[in-house]
Amino acid sequence: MTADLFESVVDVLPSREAMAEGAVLLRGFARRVEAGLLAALRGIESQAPFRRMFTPGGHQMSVAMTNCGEAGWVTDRSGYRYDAADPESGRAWPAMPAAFCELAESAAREAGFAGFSPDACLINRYEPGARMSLHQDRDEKDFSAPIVSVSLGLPAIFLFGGAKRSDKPQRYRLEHGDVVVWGGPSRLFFHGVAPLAEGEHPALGPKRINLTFRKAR
Ligand code: MD6
Ligand code: FE
Repeated sequence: MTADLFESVVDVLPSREAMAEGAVLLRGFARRVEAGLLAALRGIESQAPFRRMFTPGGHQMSVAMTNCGEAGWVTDRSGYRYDAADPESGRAWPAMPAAFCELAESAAREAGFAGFSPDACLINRYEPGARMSLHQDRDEKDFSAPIVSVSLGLPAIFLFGGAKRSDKPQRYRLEHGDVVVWGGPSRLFFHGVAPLAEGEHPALGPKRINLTFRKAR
């Protein structure tokens, strides 16, 4: 009984794991605000639905995306960019909810990047089989700001490489409520997500949602 209680407490206690210089995994950091995040997400989705975008090479991504904040990340045949308007509707992206901003700012502070003020939040939705190939995040203007990445729903294997595409990635299992903060010397490291395994999450069903907060402009 006591051991069970201890284990369930350990399970929800935030902890910190260094991934590289400038990159830290804050396990469970978003758990305390998950209800607020999920409620805000439903509002965003109703204004700017998830859609599977096309890469400049003409491939449709397996991950569905939307955005909130002043700038949204988009890709189409003409390239990758940040745009103030949702190309599907022509309207501004939904505003960044306070619950999102506060979480991103506090996670960044916890990781040693005080004063992080994101203007963009890319929201990725993975269903079983969806993946993201190794890439760098380099469409932002200022690489001195970190990226804060929040995982919700089904677990995924996050591939975290190095400065060169050929650097062998380490594998991290990211679970519901885990936050990765990533900046400084590893800001431009290659990374990706392995194909999502089948599963059913109690709050989100057969899906993983990833929020990545950036200072884009
Ligand atoms: C994902 N994340 O976890 C994809 N990029 O669904 C990213 O591409 C990413 O998690 C930069 C920093 C953190 C990330
Ligand atoms: Fe990325």
